[in-house]
Amino acid sequence: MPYTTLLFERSEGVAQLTLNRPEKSNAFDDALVNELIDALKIIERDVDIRAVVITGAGKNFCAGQDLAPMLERYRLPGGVSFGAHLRQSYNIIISRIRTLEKPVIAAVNGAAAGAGLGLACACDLRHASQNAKFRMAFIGIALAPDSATSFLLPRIIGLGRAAELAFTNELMDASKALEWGLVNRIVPSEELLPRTLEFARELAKGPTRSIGLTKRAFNYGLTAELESALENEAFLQEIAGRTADHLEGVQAFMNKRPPEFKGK
Ligand code: LHQ
Repeated sequence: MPYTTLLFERSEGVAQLTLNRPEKSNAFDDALVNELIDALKIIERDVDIRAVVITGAGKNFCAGQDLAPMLERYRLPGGVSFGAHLRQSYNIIISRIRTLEKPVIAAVNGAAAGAGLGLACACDLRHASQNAKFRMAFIGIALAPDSATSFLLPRIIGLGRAAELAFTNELMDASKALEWGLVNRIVPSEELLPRTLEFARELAKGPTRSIGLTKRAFNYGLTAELESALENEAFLQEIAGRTADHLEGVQAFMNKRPPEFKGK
Protein backbone atom coordinates (compact mmCIF):
# COMPACT_ATOMS: atom_id res chain seq x y z
CA MET A 1 0.00 0.00 0.00
CA PRO A 2 1.36 3.49 -0.82
CA TYR A 3 2.16 5.50 2.30
CA THR A 4 1.28 9.18 2.73
CA THR A 5 2.43 9.82 6.31
CA LEU A 6 5.31 7.39 6.82
CA LEU A 7 8.66 7.08 5.03
CA PHE A 8 9.95 3.51 4.85
CA GLU A 9 13.55 3.17 3.67
CA ARG A 10 15.85 0.20 3.92
CA SER A 11 19.56 -0.24 3.44
CA GLU A 12 22.24 -2.65 4.68
CA GLY A 13 19.84 -4.70 6.78
CA VAL A 14 18.33 -1.65 8.51
CA ALA A 15 14.77 -0.35 8.06
CA GLN A 16 14.31 3.35 8.77
CA LEU A 17 10.77 4.48 9.55
CA THR A 18 10.23 8.23 9.57
CA LEU A 19 6.93 9.55 10.92
CA ASN A 20 6.20 12.18 8.32
CA ARG A 21 3.64 14.75 9.45
CA PRO A 22 6.13 17.44 10.50
CA GLU A 23 3.60 20.31 10.49
CA LYS A 24 1.62 18.35 13.14
CA SER A 25 4.70 17.36 15.15
CA ASN A 26 4.18 13.87 13.63
CA ALA A 27 1.02 13.40 15.69
CA PHE A 28 -0.82 10.17 14.91
CA ASP A 29 -3.84 10.35 12.64
CA ASP A 30 -5.55 7.18 11.36
CA ALA A 31 -3.33 7.05 8.26
CA LEU A 32 -0.10 7.17 10.26
CA VAL A 33 -1.39 4.51 12.67
CA ASN A 34 -2.34 2.17 9.81
CA GLU A 35 0.83 2.77 7.84
CA LEU A 36 3.02 2.13 10.87
CA ILE A 37 1.16 -1.10 11.63
CA ASP A 38 1.56 -2.17 7.99
CA ALA A 39 5.28 -1.34 7.92
CA LEU A 40 5.89 -3.26 11.16
CA LYS A 41 4.12 -6.27 9.64
CA ILE A 42 6.41 -6.12 6.57
CA ILE A 43 9.51 -5.76 8.75
CA GLU A 44 8.45 -8.73 10.87
CA ARG A 45 8.29 -10.97 7.80
CA ASP A 46 11.42 -9.74 5.99
CA VAL A 47 14.42 -11.78 7.14
CA ASP A 48 16.77 -9.36 5.40
CA ILE A 49 15.75 -6.56 7.79
CA ARG A 50 17.75 -7.14 10.96
CA ALA A 51 17.41 -3.79 12.77
CA VAL A 52 14.93 -0.90 12.80
CA VAL A 53 15.28 2.84 13.45
CA ILE A 54 12.19 4.95 14.13
CA THR A 55 12.45 8.74 13.92
CA GLY A 56 10.38 11.83 13.15
CA ALA A 57 10.52 14.32 10.27
CA GLY A 58 11.11 17.96 11.15
CA LYS A 59 11.71 19.29 14.64
CA ASN A 60 9.74 16.75 16.69
CA PHE A 61 9.64 12.97 17.14
CA CYS A 62 5.92 12.40 17.76
CA ALA A 63 3.29 14.45 19.65
CA GLY A 64 1.04 11.44 20.26
CA GLN A 65 -2.58 11.43 19.17
CA ASP A 66 -3.50 14.16 16.69
CA LEU A 67 -6.00 16.02 18.84
CA ALA A 68 -7.72 17.92 15.99
CA PRO A 69 -9.62 14.97 14.45
CA MET A 70 -10.51 13.78 17.97
CA LEU A 71 -12.45 16.99 18.53
CA GLU A 72 -14.54 16.32 15.43
CA ARG A 73 -15.29 12.79 16.64
CA TYR A 74 -16.74 14.04 19.95
CA ARG A 75 -19.56 15.55 17.87
CA LEU A 76 -20.53 12.19 16.32
CA PRO A 77 -23.76 10.64 17.58
CA GLY A 78 -22.75 8.35 20.44
CA GLY A 79 -19.50 10.27 20.95
CA VAL A 80 -16.18 8.50 20.70
CA SER A 81 -14.92 5.27 22.25
CA PHE A 82 -11.33 5.73 23.36
CA GLY A 83 -11.18 2.05 24.37
CA ALA A 84 -12.04 0.95 20.84
CA HIS A 85 -9.64 3.53 19.40
CA LEU A 86 -6.74 2.25 21.52
CA ARG A 87 -7.45 -1.40 20.72
CA GLN A 88 -7.14 -0.75 17.00
CA SER A 89 -4.24 1.68 17.11
CA TYR A 90 -1.56 2.05 19.81
CA ASN A 91 -2.18 -1.33 21.43
CA ILE A 92 -1.29 -3.00 18.13
CA ILE A 93 1.72 -0.76 17.44
CA ILE A 94 3.23 -1.23 20.90
CA SER A 95 2.68 -5.02 20.89
CA ARG A 96 4.21 -5.36 17.43
CA ILE A 97 7.35 -3.45 18.40
CA ARG A 98 7.79 -5.33 21.69
CA THR A 99 7.30 -8.72 20.06
CA LEU A 100 9.38 -7.92 16.96
CA GLU A 101 12.41 -10.19 17.34
CA LYS A 102 14.79 -7.58 15.95
CA PRO A 103 16.40 -4.58 17.67
CA VAL A 104 14.40 -1.35 17.40
CA ILE A 105 15.98 2.04 18.15
CA ALA A 106 14.07 5.30 18.58
CA ALA A 107 16.07 8.25 17.25
CA VAL A 108 14.28 10.94 19.26
CA ASN A 109 14.89 14.17 17.34
CA GLY A 110 12.54 16.44 19.33
CA ALA A 111 9.37 16.18 21.40
CA ALA A 112 7.98 12.75 22.25
CA ALA A 113 4.60 13.17 23.97
CA GLY A 114 1.65 10.96 24.87
CA ALA A 115 1.47 8.01 22.50
CA GLY A 116 4.73 9.35 21.00
CA LEU A 117 6.41 8.79 24.36
CA GLY A 118 4.81 5.33 24.44
CA LEU A 119 6.25 4.63 21.00
CA ALA A 120 9.73 5.66 22.16
CA CYS A 121 9.40 3.54 25.32
CA ALA A 122 8.36 0.49 23.28
CA CYS A 123 11.63 0.65 21.35
CA ASP A 124 14.56 -1.31 22.78
CA LEU A 125 16.93 1.66 22.82
CA ARG A 126 16.42 5.41 22.74
CA HIS A 127 18.99 7.74 21.19
CA ALA A 128 18.20 11.40 21.85
CA SER A 129 19.33 14.54 20.10
CA GLN A 130 20.16 17.55 22.26
CA ASN A 131 16.69 18.87 21.29
CA ALA A 132 14.80 15.80 22.49
CA LYS A 133 12.11 16.43 25.10
CA PHE A 134 9.62 14.13 26.73
CA ARG A 135 6.12 14.72 28.08
CA MET A 136 3.53 12.25 29.37
CA ALA A 137 0.83 14.67 28.12
CA PHE A 138 -2.17 12.60 29.24
CA ILE A 139 -2.87 14.56 32.40
CA GLY A 140 -2.48 17.77 30.36
CA ILE A 141 -5.75 16.82 28.63
CA ALA A 142 -7.20 15.02 31.65
CA LEU A 143 -6.73 11.48 30.33
CA ALA A 144 -5.27 8.31 31.82
CA PRO A 145 -2.02 6.87 30.45
CA ASP A 146 -2.09 4.67 27.35
CA SER A 147 0.30 3.24 24.73
CA ALA A 148 1.88 1.12 27.49
CA THR A 149 3.33 4.19 29.21
CA SER A 150 1.82 2.88 32.47
CA PHE A 151 3.61 -0.44 31.93
CA LEU A 152 6.93 0.55 30.37
CA LEU A 153 7.77 3.98 31.80
CA PRO A 154 7.87 2.92 35.50
CA ARG A 155 9.98 -0.08 34.46
CA ILE A 156 12.42 2.15 32.55
CA ILE A 157 12.78 5.08 34.97
CA GLY A 158 11.15 3.83 38.21
CA LEU A 159 7.70 4.37 39.69
CA GLY A 160 8.42 7.61 41.56
CA ARG A 161 9.96 9.33 38.56
CA ALA A 162 7.17 8.12 36.27
CA ALA A 163 4.61 9.50 38.72
CA GLU A 164 6.38 12.88 38.78
CA LEU A 165 6.55 13.04 34.99
CA ALA A 166 2.88 12.08 34.69
CA PHE A 167 1.37 14.22 37.43
CA THR A 168 3.29 17.42 36.64
CA ASN A 169 3.10 16.99 32.83
CA GLU A 170 6.63 18.41 32.79
CA LEU A 171 8.45 18.70 29.46
CA MET A 172 11.63 16.85 30.37
CA ASP A 173 14.79 17.77 28.48
CA ALA A 174 17.36 15.37 27.04
CA SER A 175 19.94 15.72 29.82
CA LYS A 176 17.40 14.89 32.53
CA ALA A 177 16.13 12.00 30.39
CA LEU A 178 19.70 10.67 30.28
CA GLU A 179 20.14 11.16 34.03
CA TRP A 180 16.85 9.31 34.67
CA GLY A 181 17.75 6.47 32.31
CA LEU A 182 15.00 7.16 29.79
CA VAL A 183 17.52 7.54 26.96
CA ASN A 184 20.68 5.53 26.29
CA ARG A 185 22.72 8.41 24.89
CA ILE A 186 22.53 12.02 23.71
CA VAL A 187 23.93 12.84 20.28
CA PRO A 188 24.38 16.27 18.64
CA SER A 189 21.27 16.97 16.55
CA GLU A 190 22.91 16.79 13.11
CA GLU A 191 24.60 13.49 14.05
CA LEU A 192 21.53 11.78 15.53
CA LEU A 193 20.38 9.95 12.43
CA PRO A 194 23.78 9.07 10.88
CA ARG A 195 25.12 7.79 14.21
CA THR A 196 21.94 5.89 15.06
CA LEU A 197 21.87 4.29 11.60
CA GLU A 198 25.53 3.32 11.99
CA PHE A 199 24.72 1.79 15.38
CA ALA A 200 21.76 -0.05 13.83
CA ARG A 201 23.92 -1.34 10.94
CA GLU A 202 26.31 -2.85 13.50
CA LEU A 203 23.38 -4.51 15.30
CA ALA A 204 22.08 -5.74 11.93
CA LYS A 205 25.35 -7.65 11.48
CA GLY A 206 24.75 -9.39 14.81
CA PRO A 207 23.15 -12.75 15.59
CA THR A 208 19.59 -11.55 14.98
CA ARG A 209 17.92 -14.71 16.32
CA SER A 210 19.89 -14.38 19.54
CA ILE A 211 18.99 -10.68 19.85
CA GLY A 212 15.34 -11.58 19.21
CA LEU A 213 15.40 -14.32 21.84
CA THR A 214 17.03 -11.89 24.29
CA LYS A 215 14.17 -9.46 23.67
CA ARG A 216 11.67 -12.29 24.19
CA ALA A 217 13.39 -13.25 27.46
CA PHE A 218 13.35 -9.64 28.71
CA ASN A 219 9.66 -9.28 27.80
CA TYR A 220 8.86 -12.46 29.69
CA GLY A 221 11.02 -11.42 32.63
CA LEU A 222 9.13 -8.14 33.03
CA THR A 223 6.21 -9.97 34.61
CA ALA A 224 7.51 -13.44 35.48
CA GLU A 225 8.45 -15.05 38.78
CA LEU A 226 12.00 -16.38 39.19
CA GLU A 227 11.22 -20.07 38.67
CA SER A 228 9.26 -19.48 35.50
CA ALA A 229 11.86 -16.99 34.19
CA LEU A 230 14.54 -19.67 34.70
CA GLU A 231 12.38 -22.24 32.88
CA ASN A 232 11.75 -19.75 30.07
CA GLU A 233 15.51 -19.14 29.74
CA ALA A 234 16.08 -22.88 29.43
CA PHE A 235 13.40 -23.05 26.73
CA LEU A 236 14.85 -20.12 24.76
CA GLN A 237 18.44 -21.35 25.12
CA GLU A 238 17.36 -24.63 23.57
CA ILE A 239 16.35 -22.62 20.49
CA ALA A 240 19.46 -20.38 20.47
CA GLY A 241 21.76 -23.36 20.86
CA ARG A 242 20.46 -24.84 17.60
CA THR A 243 21.05 -21.73 15.44
CA ALA A 244 23.76 -21.54 12.79
CA ASP A 245 24.98 -18.27 14.31
CA HIS A 246 25.66 -19.94 17.66
CA LEU A 247 27.89 -22.52 15.98
CA GLU A 248 29.62 -19.76 14.01
CA GLY A 249 30.14 -17.75 17.22
CA VAL A 250 31.81 -20.65 19.02
CA GLN A 251 33.94 -21.60 15.99
CA ALA A 252 35.04 -17.98 15.50
CA PHE A 253 35.97 -17.70 19.19
CA MET A 254 38.00 -20.91 19.12
CA ASN A 255 39.77 -19.85 15.92
CA LYS A 256 40.45 -16.36 17.29
CA ARG A 257 38.66 -14.62 14.40
CA PRO A 258 35.66 -12.26 14.32
CA PRO A 259 32.33 -14.09 13.84
CA GLU A 260 30.33 -13.69 10.65
CA PHE A 261 26.73 -13.86 11.79
CA LYS A 262 23.98 -14.39 9.23
CA GLY A 263 20.97 -13.85 11.48
CA LYS A 264 20.04 -17.54 11.20
C1 LHQ B 1 -0.20 18.96 17.51
C2 LHQ B 1 -0.12 18.08 18.60
C3 LHQ B 1 -1.11 17.09 18.75
C4 LHQ B 1 -2.12 17.94 16.83
C5 LHQ B 1 1.55 19.42 18.70
N1 LHQ B 1 -2.10 17.05 17.84
N2 LHQ B 1 -1.20 18.87 16.64
C6 LHQ B 1 -5.29 10.43 22.97
C7 LHQ B 1 -6.66 10.71 22.82
C8 LHQ B 1 -7.62 9.74 22.84
C9 LHQ B 1 -7.49 8.51 22.97
C10 LHQ B 1 -6.38 7.79 23.11
O1 LHQ B 1 -5.12 8.19 23.23
C11 LHQ B 1 -4.57 9.35 23.11
C12 LHQ B 1 -3.13 9.28 23.15
C13 LHQ B 1 -2.33 10.52 23.28
O2 LHQ B 1 -1.29 10.62 22.67
S1 LHQ B 1 -2.90 11.75 24.31
C14 LHQ B 1 -1.68 12.99 24.22
C15 LHQ B 1 -1.82 13.86 22.99
N3 LHQ B 1 -0.68 14.75 22.87
C16 LHQ B 1 -0.57 15.88 23.55
O3 LHQ B 1 -1.42 16.28 24.32
C17 LHQ B 1 0.68 16.66 23.26
C18 LHQ B 1 0.34 18.11 23.03
N4 LHQ B 1 1.52 18.80 22.46
C19 LHQ B 1 2.55 19.26 23.21
O4 LHQ B 1 2.63 19.10 24.41
C20 LHQ B 1 3.59 20.04 22.47
O5 LHQ B 1 3.02 20.53 21.27
C21 LHQ B 1 4.85 19.20 22.14
C22 LHQ B 1 5.61 18.94 23.44
C23 LHQ B 1 4.49 17.88 21.47
C24 LHQ B 1 5.74 19.98 21.16
O6 LHQ B 1 6.03 21.25 21.67
P1 LHQ B 1 6.81 22.31 20.76
O7 LHQ B 1 8.03 21.72 20.21
O8 LHQ B 1 6.92 23.56 21.59
O9 LHQ B 1 5.88 22.56 19.50
P2 LHQ B 1 4.43 23.24 19.42
O10 LHQ B 1 3.67 23.05 20.68
O11 LHQ B 1 4.58 24.63 18.90
O12 LHQ B 1 3.78 22.30 18.29
C25 LHQ B 1 4.19 22.41 16.92
C26 LHQ B 1 2.95 22.16 16.06
O13 LHQ B 1 2.52 20.80 16.30
C27 LHQ B 1 1.81 23.06 16.46
O14 LHQ B 1 1.10 23.38 15.29
P3 LHQ B 1 1.09 24.93 14.75
O15 LHQ B 1 0.20 24.87 13.55
O16 LHQ B 1 0.58 25.77 15.87
O17 LHQ B 1 2.52 25.21 14.43
C28 LHQ B 1 0.96 22.18 17.35
O18 LHQ B 1 -0.40 22.55 17.37
C29 LHQ B 1 1.13 20.84 16.68
N5 LHQ B 1 0.87 19.77 17.62
N6 LHQ B 1 0.98 18.41 19.32
N7 LHQ B 1 -1.06 16.18 19.74
